[in-house]
Amino acid sequence: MATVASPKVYKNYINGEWVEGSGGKAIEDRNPANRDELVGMFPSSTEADVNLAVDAAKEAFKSWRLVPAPKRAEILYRTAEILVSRKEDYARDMTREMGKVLAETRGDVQEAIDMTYLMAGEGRRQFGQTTPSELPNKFAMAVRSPIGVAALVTPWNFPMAIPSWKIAPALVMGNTVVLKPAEDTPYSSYNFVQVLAEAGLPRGVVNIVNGTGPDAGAPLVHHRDTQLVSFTGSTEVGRIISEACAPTFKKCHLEMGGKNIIIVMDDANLDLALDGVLWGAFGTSGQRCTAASRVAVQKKVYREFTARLAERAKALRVGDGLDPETDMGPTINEQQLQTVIKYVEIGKNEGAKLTTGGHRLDSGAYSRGWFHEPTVFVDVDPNMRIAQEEIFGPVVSAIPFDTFEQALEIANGVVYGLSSSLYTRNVNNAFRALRDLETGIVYINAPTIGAETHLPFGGIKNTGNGHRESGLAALDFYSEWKSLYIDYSDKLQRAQIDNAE
Ligand code: UN1
Repeated sequence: MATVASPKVYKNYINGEWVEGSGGKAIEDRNPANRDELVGMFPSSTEADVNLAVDAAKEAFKSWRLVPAPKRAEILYRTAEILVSRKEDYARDMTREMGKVLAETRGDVQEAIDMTYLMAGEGRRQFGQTTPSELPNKFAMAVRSPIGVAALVTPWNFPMAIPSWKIAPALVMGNTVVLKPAEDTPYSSYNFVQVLAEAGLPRGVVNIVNGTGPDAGAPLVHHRDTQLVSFTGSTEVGRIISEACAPTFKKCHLEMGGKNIIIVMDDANLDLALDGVLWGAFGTSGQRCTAASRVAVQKKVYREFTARLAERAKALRVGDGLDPETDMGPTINEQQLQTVIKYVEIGKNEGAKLTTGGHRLDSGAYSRGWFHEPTVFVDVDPNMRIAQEEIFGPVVSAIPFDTFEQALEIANGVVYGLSSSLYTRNVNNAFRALRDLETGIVYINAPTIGAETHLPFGGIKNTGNGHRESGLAALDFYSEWKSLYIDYSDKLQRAQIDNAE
């Protein structure tokens, strides 16, 4: 008789223990390349679980903030080292729950390793400022100070990297954390936090509450004892979170949508640009905030370039990310796939020309997953919805243009501002683009994806709310400046008054 292996049941992590969710309900973590495969069951938590986790983090903050930062950092170094030793296993786990190909999930784990090492280094830096006082016998300086409990809400597309972008700087600066990972990809967050625990993180410093946005994310963001909120996801949800933080002035970092462009000038190395567009548009099945979803091509090379793009896109092998032959994996779930299908319809109705793709893949083994063909629209007008709205799938819109100035106008003519790219051999245009493209990240002769962990990451306009993560910028979000004055004159010295002459 055939037996069905029972799925592995995972728990929340609260105050150093793996505990069941209080509601008794569970969420399935399924493989998007094969929905018959259940990766695990995770709690569908409620406000009661969130309260326990925030209480634990609040209590742990009392002592964690006093642990010397270099000692906090040692735990991060150990974490990074364990991650290095398990990189392959964690990449495979991630491909099973998220779908992207192994090369990319290895990159995701690597990004978590890079960020953890980077922030560990900040244990012995996080430099402040010392400055002369305006008064004699008085010392003045400003130091970075921890804030409290950080509520972190993370997306499914970078299920280990993005939690690490938030957790590592939060910890090294002395904050404690409650993480609500995306319900589609909780296993990679589980792996990351499991390693932090093994590396010796004291109880309560990081907690995980699994569940949906409305049931677990909302009470976490609203909780009176969470002082910091960091969210990566859609602009729509970002707006709700921003509003939830406003009444109590919570420090809130939002990383939201994008409509990133690659501009190809006729003087560019076209082979290089083609490789860049394919990687930027179809890497991670287009499911990156940084994905290239528009490609503007100068008219002289437009026909040739778009024809070659369609040919190359058509040749991409779509399949299970664990198969080394696969170039592009599935989309994350049925809902995301339906969004892609909807936008293909919108594009066709708007009069854009579909040159390859445009269909769900559902024959044979594809029928068990959420696959979509790599899709190229050409002759797209920059004002069409497919050229304005975030799709988050394997769809790229090609837009012809005449002059460099027009290309900049097209590039900047969207509500988002995360990433942009220019392919050219003209150094003057390259520098003008670096100055004039209205995005938080600009690439020259490289696609819109591929940010490194030690530079600020984030966008302007409807992509962000003025904060950055990664690099030194992350320290600014996860700490407050505290200015300190020490008067050793033994008398009252009045600033702005006693220094008058
Ligand atoms: C995201 O798309 O949400 O620059 C993050 C990149 C990656 C990070 C992407 N390093 O594409």
